[in-house]
Amino acid sequence: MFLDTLAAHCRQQPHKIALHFQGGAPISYGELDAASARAAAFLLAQGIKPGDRVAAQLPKCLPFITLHLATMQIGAIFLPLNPAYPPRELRYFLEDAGARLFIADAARRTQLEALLPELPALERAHFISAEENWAGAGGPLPPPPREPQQTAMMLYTSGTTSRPKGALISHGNLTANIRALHQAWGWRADDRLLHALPIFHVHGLVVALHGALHAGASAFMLPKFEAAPALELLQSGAFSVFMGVPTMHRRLYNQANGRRIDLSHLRLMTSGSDRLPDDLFFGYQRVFNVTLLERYGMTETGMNLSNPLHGERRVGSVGKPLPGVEARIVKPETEQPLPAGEVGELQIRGAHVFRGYWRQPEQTRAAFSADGWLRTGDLGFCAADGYFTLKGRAKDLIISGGLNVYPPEVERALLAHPAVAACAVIGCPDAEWGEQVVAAVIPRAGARPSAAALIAFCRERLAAYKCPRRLEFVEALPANALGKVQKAKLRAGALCPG
Ligand code: MCA
Repeated sequence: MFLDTLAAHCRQQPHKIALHFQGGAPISYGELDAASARAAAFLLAQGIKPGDRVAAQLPKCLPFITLHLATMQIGAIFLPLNPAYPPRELRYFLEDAGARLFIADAARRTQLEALLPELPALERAHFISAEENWAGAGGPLPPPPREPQQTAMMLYTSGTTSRPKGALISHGNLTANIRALHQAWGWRADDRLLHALPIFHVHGLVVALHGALHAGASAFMLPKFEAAPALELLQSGAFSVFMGVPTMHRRLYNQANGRRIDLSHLRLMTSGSDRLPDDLFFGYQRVFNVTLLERYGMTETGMNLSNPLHGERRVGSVGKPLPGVEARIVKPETEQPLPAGEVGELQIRGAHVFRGYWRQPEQTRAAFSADGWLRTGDLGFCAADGYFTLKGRAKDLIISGGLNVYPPEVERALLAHPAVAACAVIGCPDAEWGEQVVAAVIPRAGARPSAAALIAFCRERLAAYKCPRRLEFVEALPANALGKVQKAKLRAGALCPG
């Protein structure tokens, strides 16, 4: 299991640097192990038991990581939450998950404390700073979970019809996926990862951080991605691996401003969480002398498909199944496999695929085909030589800066405003963000809301990245005979110029 591999590194190379947070002291594997053990003792002292949900809404800092490792170590379920969630949204996650313990940023204590009495299942909240080292806690720890089916983490994803749902990721899922990535990407103990992603998602937490720790490698942790300093660090020669979303790669490319900067000393630069535009793929080759490795994953599975470390990295393609992963393209209506080159739904099977959604048996059943394949909701085809290319989405989803935004969630927030009669939220193409969230709103008769007021209303309810960047008032929305808004028509119309 992943935790056993990490424990072995901690024993065998206690003095090697595991993590180095920018502006802080380097943390060795031995220190990481000791701090995680103190965090585990803290959790036990709080009465946390296997299966309990421990929620964390923290900035990118060491205590987040030690808490994450400790929660998994004692068999409890770690629930990382985006610090951008406003209290209203946070309340939903804590309530739905039935979190027993909530660890949050001391800087937000006053704002969040008001929430706590509304959450009966929540027994304790604990506010900490980035310097928290769980001092004072001690005592014997139980052995780490042995059962691959045991849940390690819970990650919320949204849906087209439902409120966000918690995907249950087991220790076996994490282990299968990290082993596959280790093999496919040739992770090495002497790798040095420049870590610039948030750590409350699969990309930053599992693919990047677990990837480095599983290899016994070192990660330099930037609290936040900023193109200029990140590019300087990449140029310094100190790093061998970098992972980003296309928006980050676009900003790095723009930062170079046409100068040729050779980054080919990095042995691996990956792109994921959203489609890598062709011009950026070629731009990177020209400017940085690097061929980005594009891969495809999902919260429910971790990584599924990847271009190769050695061999052709095909522009526009997400590559082939990782070791141990099965992928197929089926006709959506019949779920029968389609021949090479034909577009259908991508489905996935393997030991890395999640167990289901928390307390959502219907949603869990709907996520899988009758013969047990995960329905990804992504459309694509497989070429005769096994490379997969994605061609759109069967579900109503926007990806902005590598973050998923579900239009129904934004529409629900807008509809809660008394001046909104109807609305539709779509993604319009955007060079920097991939897509930008745009809303078309029909006001109620006699109401004259301003776009700014509606966006502000939305931001009280949802994280800012989900809220419309642009909002236009319209008299009608294009609808089919059943009254369902035709979003393809909206996307093709004046709302999405260019
Ligand atoms: C920030 N803002 C955004 C986004 N991020 N708006 C739309 N989409 C976004 N993704 C807004 C903020 O609300 C704020 O708005 C303004 O931009 C500046 O905020 P700031 O925090 O400074 O933004 P940034 O640092 O420039 O962030 C851009 C970013 C970040 C670095 C690209 O979004 C990011 O780290 N994205 C990566 C997301 C990721 O890890 N995805 C993986 C999940 P205002 O000023 O108006 O308040 S998917 C996954 O894990 C799957 C499994 C996979 O395959 O990888």
